Amino acid sequence: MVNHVCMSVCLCACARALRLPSRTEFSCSITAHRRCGGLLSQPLRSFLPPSSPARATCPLFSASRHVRAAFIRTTARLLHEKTVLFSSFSQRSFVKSGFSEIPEGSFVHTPALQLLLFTANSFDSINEDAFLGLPHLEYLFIENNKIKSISPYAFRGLKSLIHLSLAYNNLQTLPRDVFKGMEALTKVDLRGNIFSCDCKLKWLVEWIYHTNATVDQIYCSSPPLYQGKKINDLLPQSFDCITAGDRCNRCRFEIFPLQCQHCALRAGQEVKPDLYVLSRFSEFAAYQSLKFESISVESFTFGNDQYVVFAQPFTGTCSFLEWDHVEMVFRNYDNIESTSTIVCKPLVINNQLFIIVAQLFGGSHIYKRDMSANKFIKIQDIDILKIRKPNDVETFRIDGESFFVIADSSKAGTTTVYKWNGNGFYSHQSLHPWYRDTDVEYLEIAGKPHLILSSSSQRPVIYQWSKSQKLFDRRTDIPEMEDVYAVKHFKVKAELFICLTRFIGDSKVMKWDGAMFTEVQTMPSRGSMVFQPFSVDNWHYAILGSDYSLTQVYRYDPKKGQFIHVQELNIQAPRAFSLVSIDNREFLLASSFKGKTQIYEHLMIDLSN
Ligand SMILES: [Ca+2]
Repeated sequence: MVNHVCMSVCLCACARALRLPSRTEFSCSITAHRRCGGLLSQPLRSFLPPSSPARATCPLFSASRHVRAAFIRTTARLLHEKTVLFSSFSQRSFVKSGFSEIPEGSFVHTPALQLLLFTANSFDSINEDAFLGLPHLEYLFIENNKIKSISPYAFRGLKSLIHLSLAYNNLQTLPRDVFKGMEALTKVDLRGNIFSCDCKLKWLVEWIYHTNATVDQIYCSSPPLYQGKKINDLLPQSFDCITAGDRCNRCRFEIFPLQCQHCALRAGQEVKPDLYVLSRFSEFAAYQSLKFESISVESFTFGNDQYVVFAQPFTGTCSFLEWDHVEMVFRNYDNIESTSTIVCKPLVINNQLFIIVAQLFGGSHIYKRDMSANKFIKIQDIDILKIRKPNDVETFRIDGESFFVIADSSKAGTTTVYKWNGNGFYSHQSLHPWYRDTDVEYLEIAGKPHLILSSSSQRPVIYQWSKSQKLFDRRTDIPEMEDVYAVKHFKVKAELFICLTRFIGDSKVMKWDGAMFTEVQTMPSRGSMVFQPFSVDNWHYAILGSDYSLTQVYRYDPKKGQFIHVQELNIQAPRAFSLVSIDNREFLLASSFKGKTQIYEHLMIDLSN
């Protein structure tokens, strides 16, 4: 435990804590310092009293739970007061001013502006860099004008913009990526325009799907097929414009090397010799967006049906979804209400469904599906002395017996294996006390059961199951791999691989060589808390989540023995991925800690004909 950490780390952790007591963010370690160090945003920093020392003993980490709670309450109040302060913020309004345009750089001498309003002027276009030099602008209203065209770079530099209104203008379309870089947006108002719902607007539909911002209901004015339809309800698939030609015209080689290679071939262009050509490629296409944040996701089969369950940390809910075969969407099935939910782990034993609900506070519990009452009932509490701050749960079977293991990330807790005895679960073995484990992975190495534990304080440790003692024995660690947050394994034919997640630096793929794991490949991590391998048919993917950048999708190339980069996905703070197969369709579920939980469909695209 670090006693002296800078206030920014406290505030950072505290701000996060306000939204959620997350898996690791209460940890005040060197790692936490690194994690939070660059995160403190300017507005939050401004809440520090001017007299605050740059360095101080951090009350959040060095004090008792009561002091921590008080600190969190104080920060919450300060954050809340932000909304009151707006009345004194610098603002400008231009109503019926007669201006016909906003020249580039009009506001470079008023960098402190936080609100700008243009109502009932006669603008018909917004030029490039119109709002240059307004890094603090939070509210921009350009309403009741006659705007027909907007430069793709009109809003460049508006990093702090929260609310943008372009309502009641003459917009038929919007340039792709016009909102790029505006990460702070929470509200976009485009009502009262005359949008033409053609290919040019497809990006907007996708953007609405992905963004955290609320977008008021808007309607298509044309073409006739879509006239009067709600744009917010259209699916990207509705836009019949994904043709090979279109894809080729917009081919981004660095992201879609195989597709572009194929396009080049079709166009008779030079072919890059280092890439081989596939006539089929795949893509994860946005399918459904769920209006809640989640920190873990699991898919499971019970009876003959497929279900998914998300842990929603803020509402403290395990929310179960099932597939609606008519509407072809995932819909709510049932919930388990708890508090600060971290993991909802399903475990089916003898046709009975158990859910291990791991909570950050208030102890963890086991629920069972009562088939006659058609609901979940709590059957057991998990020993609070052993499990203080659960971070991960895995289930497994050895010699016909069912187990689960909870990784505990508190200093005083112990990662513990539990076993089903026919009536309930009891603690079978305590592993690894004092190490603040972040993750556990169950896997078989050379046919023998093993566990790999990742900790914030040491390298990942490998335990092997002893058949005679029916216990796990510590075997070895993974050399030269510090700061590993989580480990997950996958197999390609008989070969065993592991994906090791690091938050910053390099995440790694390693391969079992018969005696140890050796490095295959590294991928850059930019705030990664999940590196998830999964397979669809014979294709192996690994998806590396990122808090600071886009999430990266890789696909394994068996000829090269390496993963190649195939796609980027925009997910806010991804924490877990799970694949579910329904009606011969494959869906990728992506939990998001700070935005909407996303569902993608795996599509195979055939360019050969
Ligand atoms: Ca795990």
